[in-house]
This record gives sequence, C-alpha cells and structure tokens, in this order.
Amino acid sequence: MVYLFVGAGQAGCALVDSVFDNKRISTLATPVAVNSTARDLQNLSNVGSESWYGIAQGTGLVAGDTTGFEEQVQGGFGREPREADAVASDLVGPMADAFQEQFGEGTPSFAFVFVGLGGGTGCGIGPHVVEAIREFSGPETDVITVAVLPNTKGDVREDDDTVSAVRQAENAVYGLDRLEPVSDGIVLVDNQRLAFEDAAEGRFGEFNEYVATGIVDLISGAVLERIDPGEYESFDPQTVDLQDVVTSLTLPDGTGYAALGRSVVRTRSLAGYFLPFVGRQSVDGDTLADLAVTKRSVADLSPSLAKKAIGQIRAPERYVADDDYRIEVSVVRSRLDSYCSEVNMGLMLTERNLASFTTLLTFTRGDVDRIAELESLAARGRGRA
Ligand SMILES: Nc1nc2c(ncn2[C@@H]2O[C@H](COP(=O)(O)OP(=O)(O)OP(=O)(O)O)[C@@H](O)[C@H]2O)c(=O)[nH]1
Ligand SMILES: [Mg+2]
Repeated sequence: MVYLFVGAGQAGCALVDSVFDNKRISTLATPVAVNSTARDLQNLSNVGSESWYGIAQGTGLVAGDTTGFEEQVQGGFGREPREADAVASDLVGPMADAFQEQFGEGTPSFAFVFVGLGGGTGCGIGPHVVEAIREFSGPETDVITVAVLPNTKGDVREDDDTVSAVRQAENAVYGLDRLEPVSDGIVLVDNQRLAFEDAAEGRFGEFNEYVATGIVDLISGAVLERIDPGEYESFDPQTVDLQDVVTSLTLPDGTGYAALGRSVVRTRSLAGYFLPFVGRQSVDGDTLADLAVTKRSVADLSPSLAKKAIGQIRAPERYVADDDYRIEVSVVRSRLDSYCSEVNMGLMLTERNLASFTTLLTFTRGDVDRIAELESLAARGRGRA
C-alpha cells in the first residue's frame, strides 16, 4: 500500500466510498471511515466494517467490528463541531494506532482526508484525523484534505432555512480554520455547484463520483490501467505524480485551495463500438480544456486568479501518437498557461475509448470568493449570538 484515504462524517465517508468504487484503487490505497453515526457507515458500499471507526460522546474510539457497535455509535454530533472537536481531541493517540493497524507495515507516502464542512462531525473530527495521521506516519507524509463546502444559496430570510445556511457557514469556517494549518493542500468540492433541488434532495451520488474519478485519475498514473508505457514505442509519457500534485497545491505563503475539473470525450462514435475500424473521432484539445475548467468544483471562481495549475490527459495510444488523431497537448496546456505561470502537464495512456482531462487550479484562500462569502455569513451568525 502507498496511500491512506480517511473519511470523517457522512459526506467525507461517502466520498471515500466513491473513490473505492474504482476497484483497482484498493491495490494502492487503504480506506478508513470515521463517523459518529453507525447507520451512515452501514450505507457505504465499498468500505466494509473492518475499516470503520465510531466516535460518540463517552464511547472513545470504537472499531467497526466491535460487538454492539451500532448501539454505542449513534446520535452523532448534530451540527455541533465544537462538541465533536472536544471528544476527538482526546482520541488522536487511539486514532493514530488504529490508522497504523489499518495501513499495516510502514507509513503512507500520501494521505487524503475527506470531510464535509457544514455539519458537526467532519468539521470537528477532521482536523484531529489529520493530526493522527501525522502522529503515526511522521513528517514525510503529505496530507491533502478534500473538503465539501455547504450549499448556502438562497435569500437571507429570518426563517429556519436562513438559520441553517448561517449555521452551515459557521461550521464550515470553523472546520477550514482548523484544517488549513495541518493540511499540505486543500481541494474544495462546493455543493453550490449542484442545482439547489439536487442538493436539497440529497442527490450527491453523481457529484461524489465526479470528484472521486478526478482524484483517482490524478493519483494513479499508469498503475490503474495496468499499462507499461515502455511497450509503446511511439509514446513518451509525461507523468504527473502525487508529489507534483502536492507541489501544485502548496503556495509560497501557505496552504493552497484548489478546484478540481474533469472532462471526458468519447474517442469512438457509437458505431465504432460495434465495427472496430469505423467511427474514430478526433479530440479537440480546446474543447477538452474548456469543459474541464467549466465544470470546476467551486462556484464563483475566476480561473485567471489561479497561482498554480496541474493537468493530466489520458487517452488511447492513437490519440497521443498518431499524427491524424493526436490531441493537441499544447492547446490544452496553453489554456492553463493563460491562467498562471506555474503549470505542470501530464499525458498518460488508457485502454478505454475515452479521452479525459483532469485539472487542479490552485488559489490563495483570499482569492476564493466562496470562502469569503461563507466567512461573512458566519460573521452574521456571530452578530446574532
Ligand atoms: N458532496 C456531498 N456533500 C454531502 C454529502 N453528504 C452530505 N453532504 C453535505 O456535507 C455537509 C456536511 O454534512 P454531513 O457530512 O452530513 O455532516 P457530518 O460531518 O456527518 O456531521 P453531523 O452529522 O452534523 O455530526 C453538508 O453541507 C451536507 O449537505 C455527500 O455525499 N456528498
Ligand atoms: Mg453525520
């Protein structure tokens, strides 16, 4: 194993679950799910009870295969991150031991911590999860936090909805303020990118899958496709690896905040699936770049304020080697170059009939308008108190 993926709270665990929907990831990474409600853990499809930990008032850290787990781990922290923080701050040592046991021999070179920022558990426990990872694995391990920003859209009214937007914003700022100093980089997943109805109905599945696929694409290089680039004479791989991702998330004056974008274009028309030699389609680099940036995971963001960018193209061999079909990597790259001066581009093969482009655009906290918006909503909450 090389990587450790820990989810905290419902959203965090759902995102880890989505990452492990890609079966091959389990050859590279160890999953852990920490929550205060057993029932939410039972909803996971790809992370089994041997990887669960419960934290609740008065329980300490409870392993998922403990008898009576469900009775001990219930109630949660119901949007109260300070309560979750108080309980979890005493459990850093036990979490460090548990993560070591899950990971097995050695320490991970990279760890990802996933949290949702509107509630109590992710905001309160998340930062202590990062501390626990650092405690068992030491300073060599880079920790990237993937944080969900709550949807706080809607007119400010004095009814319950308004209060809940303010409350979610307060929690989000509380969580971010504690995650920032312990994280090497933060990738933001903004639920405001979902249509309001989608978020209200809790239809997060597709969004989680989008984010999970993007992260898997960035971390897995050639490994997940079982491709040996050396077998392809005409191919000169330019790989971006996780170290490059961390570099791209780190800014000279502190932790960077990144938006993730991903685009996919089918490289063969539907007819081509049935008649192998017809229907090949060329892939336009500009379209690929444009789609990924348009679909970025954070609302109200100006790409031209990005400080750094990283991008990874994946395509079938013909699209990286054959003159007639070649994707113009330089066109994709020049899109990122137009935003910022520090750009790292990778090109990797895939055996699927898909060309994809995944990118992270990194900003300072001050340049992310959505964080400023959450901060001012949170301040309104404090004014009321
Ligand atoms: N993108 C995404 N967001 C989610 C998901 N589940 C919940 N959320 C959002 O994430 C934020 C945090 O909510 P939860 O993860 O349920 O909260 P929690 O960390 O379990 O905390 P408590 O239940 O309050 O103790 C809220 O804004 C939710 O709307 C999910 O699967 N995906
Ligand atoms: Mg919860």
